[in-house]
Amino acid sequence: MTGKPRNIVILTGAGVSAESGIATFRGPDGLWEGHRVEDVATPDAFRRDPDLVLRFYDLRRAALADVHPNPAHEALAELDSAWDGELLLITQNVDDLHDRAGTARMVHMHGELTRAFCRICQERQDAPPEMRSGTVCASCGAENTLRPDIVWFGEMPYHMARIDSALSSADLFVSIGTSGAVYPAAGFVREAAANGARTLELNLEPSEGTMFFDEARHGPAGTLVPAWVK
Ligand code: BV8
Repeated sequence: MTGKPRNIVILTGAGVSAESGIATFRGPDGLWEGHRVEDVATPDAFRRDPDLVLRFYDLRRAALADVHPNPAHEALAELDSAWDGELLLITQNVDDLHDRAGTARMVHMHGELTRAFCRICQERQDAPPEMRSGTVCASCGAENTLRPDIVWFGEMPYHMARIDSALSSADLFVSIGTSGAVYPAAGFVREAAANGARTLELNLEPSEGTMFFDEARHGPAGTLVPAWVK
């Protein structure tokens, strides 16, 4: 990695997990049973058809058992453990591949497939393998009150105070495998640049926000990220 940044902020999206076999949202394989993610990942969809939404997450949670971190996840975990400056990896992804690769300094801004929370006592807890066949809250014992611990469209993303603080002091912002279609994540590059950070996009193709980056490299994350980290 050229230059000598001190404080690095990394944003990842579905493209970083694509080579692990997890479908992205807006690519050719981007629909789930004919639904756009915007139509299923909403509180209204959950109210209207909880079984459809719970099945969407049950199937994706079950699929985690068959996928593994790829060289992009591994390289980012190595950077996290070796970097002596500040570093925060912000992932939009709800899979656990960054966690399994060993990245420590990270936040899941859109929540996690492996977690749930109780709509009665609000306690967060591990998600049971299959939520659509009934749940019991591990904290208050209520039945069928768990929902996926996922940030749906129209809901406030998690960890925004920590994210804003990291963006205010970043001198390097790197976006990896995201289309730049979803806010507030898609606005982070402008926030970092306004605070004086250099900005780099690593993506298969130009994202919707590619014009906001100082530099963009296009190709698969499994190749680009290890080369950048070196
Ligand atoms: C908020 C969890 C405010 C779900 C997700 C109208 C009503 C309400 C809100 C809005 C509205 N209009 C706009 C909004 C804001 C909305 C939004 O941005 N909508 C978009 C669609 C316009 N945002 C929100 O609602 C957010 N909340 O605004 O709250 C608020 C304020 C106060 C109080 C309360 C609320 C919440 C957004 C979070 C939604 N949840 N995920 C789930 O995962 O099931 S978002 C969803 O999209 C995923 O998390 C995903 O990560 C994310 C972004 O997509 P990407 O990761 O970028 O994936 P994508 O497929 O799009 O792109 C992949 C990229 O990888 C591509 O560029 C591809 O080229 C590249 N690629 C592919 N293969 C590779 C690769 N790159 C490298 N290597 C490869 N091999």
